[in-house]
Amino acid sequence: MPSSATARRVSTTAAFLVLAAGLGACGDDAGTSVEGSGSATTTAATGGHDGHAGSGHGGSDTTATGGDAHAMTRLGETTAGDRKVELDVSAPVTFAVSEGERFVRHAPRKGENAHVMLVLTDAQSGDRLPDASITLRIVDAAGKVVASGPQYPMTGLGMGIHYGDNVAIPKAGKYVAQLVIGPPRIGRHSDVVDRWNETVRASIPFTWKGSAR
Ligand SMILES: [Cu+2]
Repeated sequence: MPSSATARRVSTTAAFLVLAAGLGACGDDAGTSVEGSGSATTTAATGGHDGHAGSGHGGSDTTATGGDAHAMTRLGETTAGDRKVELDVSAPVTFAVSEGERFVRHAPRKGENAHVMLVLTDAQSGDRLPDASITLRIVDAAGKVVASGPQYPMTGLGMGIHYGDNVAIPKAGKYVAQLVIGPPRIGRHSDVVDRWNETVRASIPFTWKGSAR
């Protein structure tokens, strides 16, 4: 291989590693792969306009039905200051996240048995809030942290914007989802410029049945 190509590959890999490190706990093993080439210039523009598509999550707190891999269950919700956050769960999924000009696929890793989804909204209007940072810790009844990490912003067909990741929740029982929610960085009209600017903490207790189905 020509040395220039080798150098380019090395530098690309290095850049990816820097990005992965910046994201924290995720994206460092066989469950992660780089998809596509640098030519995917149109893909990064999604996301911003789906924030009001509340139908995917609103109101349906019923148990997931059937074998639909996308079926989700609401585990709980809480209000933290001027924001509301809802915790949903489905079976683990493969998702892709934008890193630079590429989308990087995250397949479920060994042992992961749930895809957690956090739906962040304005507590008054119910408008979904994109471009926030959310860190999640799941703690068991004994206080042991069973999952921890920054949550990826993502969307899916009929789901709308949420933040989530695949996690391993070891066994049935009672847990608490502990959240640190930073301000959404999306631009704002003047009527909401003073909202959501504090970093808030929230806790959502939930019961895990042992699987997402
Ligand atoms: Cu998701």
